[in-house]
Amino acid sequence: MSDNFKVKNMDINKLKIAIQKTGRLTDKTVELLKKCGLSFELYKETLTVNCTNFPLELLMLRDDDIPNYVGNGIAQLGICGENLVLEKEADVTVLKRLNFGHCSLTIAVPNNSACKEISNLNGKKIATSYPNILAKFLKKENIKAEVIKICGSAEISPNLGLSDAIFDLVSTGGTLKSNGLKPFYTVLQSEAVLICLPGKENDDIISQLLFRISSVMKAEQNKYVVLNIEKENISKIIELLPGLKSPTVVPLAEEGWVALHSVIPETDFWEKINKLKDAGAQGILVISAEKMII
Ligand code: PRT
Ligand code: ZN
Repeated sequence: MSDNFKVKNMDINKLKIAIQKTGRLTDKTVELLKKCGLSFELYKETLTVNCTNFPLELLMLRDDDIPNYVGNGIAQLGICGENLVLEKEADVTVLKRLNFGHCSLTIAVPNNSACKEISNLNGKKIATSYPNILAKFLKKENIKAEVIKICGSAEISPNLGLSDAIFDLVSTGGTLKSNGLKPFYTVLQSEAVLICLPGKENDDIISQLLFRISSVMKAEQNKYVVLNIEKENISKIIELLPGLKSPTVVPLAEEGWVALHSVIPETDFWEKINKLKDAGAQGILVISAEKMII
């Protein structure tokens, strides 16, 4: 059966979410949807995948196509890099930043380049597969540079004499380094985003999915903590634990001691744990929360 045939036969009444078929965002996207309680099975060649316990169908696409599939209403939802949403200039609403697929769109130059400031890009050739974002940036900065459109592997173009600089996605910077390039100017930071067809933001199913995604992400950003403390130290500890509303306090069998349950943000986790120990907390148990409905 051809891929086209499968796409034509998808259930046109179900909401559709376009996600990357194979690539950097695929595993994290699938993991997120599964953590949201969606049940589905992926097969290598399948382009559409049904959720068996939620009215949603997955469309497995190249990431470049996702913004336009959503902008044109073929899918009502999509998950892709913000870099592509901006480059394709698709008419979509960003519902949520998803905290994975982090990278930057950066202008890079050869290690021996004399470029010191952005104005030095005047008259230069810059190779990129992100010509729209680059053109807008150059216009804003009033720089007259030649944009050379290429489809991937921008890093090799200065070595081949095709350009003086490149404008590409960078995460670790390893690829730039191995091609004798250095980051020169970061134009934007990107991460995976959940996008939606404008006008569908308040759709019941979309709101339910967004609620689930937010709960999963909140849980990932927090740790559930249980600790023992002498009653007389409770107020010191409570000050350190803003928690949800207020921490749960449970008496222990040992007179004068209580167990306290609360939530600590992942961001300042170790700092908070040290402060709790200093304030007399003992037997600190840290548990990963699966979902946080608040
Ligand atoms: O086949 P399909 O078109 O779907 O996939 P693709 O090969 O075009 O995209 P893919 O899977 O590489 O990337 C998908 C999305 O991941 C991108 O649109 C970004 O939103 C995000 N992302 C995050 C990245 C990177 N980090 C990244 N480092 N996408 C690409 N890269 C490339 C970059 O272009 C460069 O070639 O990785 C290289 C640099 O990596 P470092 O770590 O050496 O800096
Ligand atoms: Zn792509």
